[in-house]
Amino acid sequence: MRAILTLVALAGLVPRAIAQPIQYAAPASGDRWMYPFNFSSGFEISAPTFGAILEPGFDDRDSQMLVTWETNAVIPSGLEETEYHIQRVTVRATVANNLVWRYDGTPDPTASYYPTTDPDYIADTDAGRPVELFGVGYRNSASALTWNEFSSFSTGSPDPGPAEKWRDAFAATFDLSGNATDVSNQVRERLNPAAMAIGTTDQVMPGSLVPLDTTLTFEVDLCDPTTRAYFARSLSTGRLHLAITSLEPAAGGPGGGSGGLYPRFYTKEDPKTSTNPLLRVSLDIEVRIGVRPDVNGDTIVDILDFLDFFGAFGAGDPFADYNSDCEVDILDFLDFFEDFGAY
Ligand SMILES: [Ca+2]
Ligand SMILES: [Ca+2]
Ligand SMILES: [Ca+2]
Ligand SMILES: [Ca+2]
Repeated sequence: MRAILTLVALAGLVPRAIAQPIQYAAPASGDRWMYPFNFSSGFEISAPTFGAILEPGFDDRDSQMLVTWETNAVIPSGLEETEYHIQRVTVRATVANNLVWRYDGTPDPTASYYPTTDPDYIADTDAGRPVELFGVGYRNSASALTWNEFSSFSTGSPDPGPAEKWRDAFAATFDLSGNATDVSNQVRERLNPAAMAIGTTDQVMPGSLVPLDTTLTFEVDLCDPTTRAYFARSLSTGRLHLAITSLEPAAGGPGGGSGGLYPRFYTKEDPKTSTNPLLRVSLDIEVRIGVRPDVNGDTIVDILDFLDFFGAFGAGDPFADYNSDCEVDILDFLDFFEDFGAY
């Protein structure tokens, strides 16, 4: 301890050059309109997102967009999940239809999708429905390792479908162990899942119609430990799948809506995305890898980590949020000190 404090007091210590955190930025390697009546899986030039709210035989989140990144090209896979420290995740998707649906950049309660005759119904207080980002869960024979944009919609029964809870890959929330809850039927199941992020833009006024080529930005809420765990798990696997989805009804329903008046996003198959790659769904991740007290990510736990942590802690910098609960407080200091002392 004395040695550490002596070293802390030394001026002029220069941190060594590091390649961390790792910055990963890439368009989706796969993008898929996940819909039971889609017969050219993976090849569509855009992906609509809409709901079939409370319609028997269909999921509430009937039409979803699923996107994939092979992250192991840049971020080493195969490490322990505890060795991935997710610092920032941003997803962008660009709108492929013009002025037919209204922008809502904030959550709507599930009860606002109930029939107006339902005793628990509450009105939607802001026009439009949010576009939401979720993780992806699997059923039947599918898994994060095997599923891709060209996979079957369902390998389960009934065959042929469609049916509720029939799709092999679906928008989901997770617990810390990675157990998925399918949120595709959140209205009929009266769930209130929190999305990882909601798509936002400062180019459109809330409630206004969204122009063609508007980019929605999804800043992932990493204060939720289950979300951090989802990304850590995905990076360890080497593949990341995400679901972009909206409950904007395709037709009728308590939220209004009619044919085609729902968000639609470009896929990489649209020729426009060849000349303008920015139209593709894209991902930015900032992640540090390594054992926890190696906060500067140079693969060694030493005095430099202590200095970095100590400096950030003193400044209240989020870098010192060692236990990842989005607060910098004494618990971070105690946790760090315990782990650091074990090396
Ligand atoms: Ca595709
Ligand atoms: Ca709304
Ligand atoms: Ca270090
Ligand atoms: Ca903390």
